[in-house]
Amino acid sequence: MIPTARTWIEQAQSITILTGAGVSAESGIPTFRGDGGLWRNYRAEDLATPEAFARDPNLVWEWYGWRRELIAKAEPNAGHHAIARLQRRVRNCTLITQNVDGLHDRAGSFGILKIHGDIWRLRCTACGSEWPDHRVPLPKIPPRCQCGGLARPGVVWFGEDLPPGVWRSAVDAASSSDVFLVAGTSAVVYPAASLIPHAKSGGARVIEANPDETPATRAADLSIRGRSGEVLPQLVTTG
Ligand code: BJW
Ligand code: ZN
Repeated sequence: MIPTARTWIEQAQSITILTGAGVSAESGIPTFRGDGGLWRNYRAEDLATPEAFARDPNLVWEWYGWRRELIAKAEPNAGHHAIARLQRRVRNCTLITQNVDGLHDRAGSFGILKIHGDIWRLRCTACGSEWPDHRVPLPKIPPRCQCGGLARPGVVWFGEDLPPGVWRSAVDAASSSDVFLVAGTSAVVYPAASLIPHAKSGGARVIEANPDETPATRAADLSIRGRSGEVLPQLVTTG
């Protein structure tokens, strides 16, 4: 299984990678679903919505504050590093991530298509301006914009559109790759999961790396059961 996947990757002219929360699990960042996916008995679906933020911005900000603290203390793992190596080795290698944690950036990946935004950016709900903020902890919750408006995390919640330019680039990359590598995602959140059929209809060979079966398993040409921190370094042995 691994030798075949390695050969496909070595022969590919164009590779697209889609990552999800599982890629950061070995860095100590909890995934959204499955064991450890709960925070104070709330599910991600209860907190990652504009309605939850409108109802109780403090609660939502407490969750993001907790996650920002965890992420700030975490380090990229061998899976993040393997992806960055692959990007350096293959000229046409696009990384699409659903993760907002910034660990791919810290591992040296570049040109990352962050389809669900970035936890280290804030956006004003009043004037729409956006800015980076890496402070941990934030001095005041909920944070405010210079205009006095309430700030929100610069991420994409359920029911919200993905950043249109980023999404278009993600569809283009998926549709034009020889190999599409899907790692650490449950592949249940749309439209991110639709990148897999986009890749297949563009002729890509789909490789999945995940300890568990997911809806992507059926679509995958090869499904490798294992942790991304262990599997990805075996797929990218040079570079
Ligand atoms: C390991 C591992 C290890 C463990 N190594 N692996 C079509 C059909 C049905 C529904 C919809 C649809 N189109 C749209 C929807 C609605 C909705 C949706 O998808 N709902 C479904 C849940 C049913 N989608 C949206 O609302 C999206 N917007 C949209 O479509 O706009 C257009 C529109 C507007 C208005 C109305 C209708 C449409 C937006 C989705 C935004 C998702 N946002 C979040 C939060 C981001 C900010 C934040 O981080 O706080 O994104 S939710 C959360 O889920 C987060 C993640 O990026 C996303 C995906 O989760 P992910 O990464 O897959 O993580 P997990 O936890 O689910 O899985 C982890 C995996 O790792 C597991 O498989 C483990 O086995 C594995 N793993 N250890 C490798 N060591
Ligand atoms: Zn403002």
